Amino acid sequence: MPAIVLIGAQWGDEGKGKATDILAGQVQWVVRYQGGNNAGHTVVLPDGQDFALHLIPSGILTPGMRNVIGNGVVVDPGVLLDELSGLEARGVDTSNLMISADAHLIMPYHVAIDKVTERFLGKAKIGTTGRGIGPAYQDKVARVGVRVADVLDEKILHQKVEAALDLKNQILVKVYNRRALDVDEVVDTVLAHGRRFAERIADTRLLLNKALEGGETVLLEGSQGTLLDVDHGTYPFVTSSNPTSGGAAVGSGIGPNKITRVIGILKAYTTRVGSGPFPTELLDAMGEHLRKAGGEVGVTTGRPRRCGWFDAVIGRYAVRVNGITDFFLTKLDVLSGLESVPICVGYEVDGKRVDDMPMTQTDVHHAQPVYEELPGWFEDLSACRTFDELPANARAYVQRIEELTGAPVSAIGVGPGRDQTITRD
Ligand code: 2SA
Ligand code: GDP
Ligand code: MG
Repeated sequence: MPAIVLIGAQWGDEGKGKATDILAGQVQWVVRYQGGNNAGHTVVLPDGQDFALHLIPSGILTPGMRNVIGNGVVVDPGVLLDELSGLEARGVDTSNLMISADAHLIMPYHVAIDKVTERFLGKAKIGTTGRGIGPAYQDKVARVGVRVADVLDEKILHQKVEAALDLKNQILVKVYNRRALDVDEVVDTVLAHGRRFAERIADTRLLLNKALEGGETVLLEGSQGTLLDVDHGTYPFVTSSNPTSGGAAVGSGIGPNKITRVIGILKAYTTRVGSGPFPTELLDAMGEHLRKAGGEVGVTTGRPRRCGWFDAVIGRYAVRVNGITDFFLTKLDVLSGLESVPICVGYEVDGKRVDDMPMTQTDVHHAQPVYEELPGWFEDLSACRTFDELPANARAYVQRIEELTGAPVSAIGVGPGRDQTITRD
């Protein structure tokens, strides 16, 4: 049986939490494969309760679902425990969450370095979430990281933290003029946290492969989005992991041949939070209108999101680099009430027309959108449940997105609720 990957097709916040929650009815496992508590995935349950998931897969809200934090994720132990207790306090059963022994830990020095580096960079900052994500992945790749399994072995943990702090404290104190961290204090805190989730630690790649062999279906829930991918995104204004579909195999330990469907979650307009190029960004009242109408505020940091028109260059790019089989187009309802809706069909870069993502960072910064105007619609879409119930202009908008991106739209979001979704055959 197959694995399904669900990824953000733009710069994140496309509605992956809602899409995961809807698909949870068809799968037995939900897996996070990259990122960490930088993510903010919103799920609104049928009774109106809304949840913001950061580190824990959105499948946790579906009773009976098996949930996995995969090896590709970076885990802040304190945040994990807080998120678990927050869910439990609201009556959510968290007993079905397992954590890969090979996932890396976000240590207090990672958070400290993330925050001071951003402050130091000033105007050149990435606009990170300040959760220690980049520094934790740096240590992983530099082979000096601390893994989840290390909380089960005090001696190893102590050795690793001591070695790490030898260098990190020099950076914190000498470069950034911050307080040095104490080895024993860090180790004791991590051990105390680790004791509280020790029974969840597992060889999750074995669990997932056995589940697939046994005919179960696994949903791999990406966080952030294609253009925040460290390889395929708008580098250096990216996150430090691979949110694209290729990252799903690496970050969970299943073979890529198990993946039979790649669902791209695509917002009907574009948003971005943090720094970096954004060709269709609207810095005027229209941008403010989209921000307000779409409730575009960071779920983790509360930062207002930058807003702009739909960009088909990005959509086409996402189809290619992820192998998207179909799109879940979200937030179409937010575009109601506009006389016309521009779609960016290509760019002009230094006087030259291009249809694909420019190759260099400079060209991406110089990209000027080329727009096509589509007639808008004024009807409230939130009660539409079939494609035919949508106004003709909204249908034409969806069809134009399919033509321009080259992938079919299999579902359309018309509100945050689980039922506010149109599925197409
Ligand atoms: P980091 O913290 O190292 O991953 O930041 C690097 C860049 O990645 C962006 N990033 C995100 N973009 C959109 N949504 C994210 N999750 C939160 C949300 C964001 C929030 O759901 O709203 O609350 O601000 C997310 N996580 C990371 C980040 O803005 C940097 O551009
Ligand atoms: P994620 O990070 O991709 O899971 O997305 P976020 O949760 O950060 O942001 C998406 C926001 O849009 C959340 O507040 C969702 O509840 C909301 N949302 C999702 N789908 C729709 C939709 O189709 N219409 C509207 N109006 N809101 C939606
Ligand atoms: Mg989000």
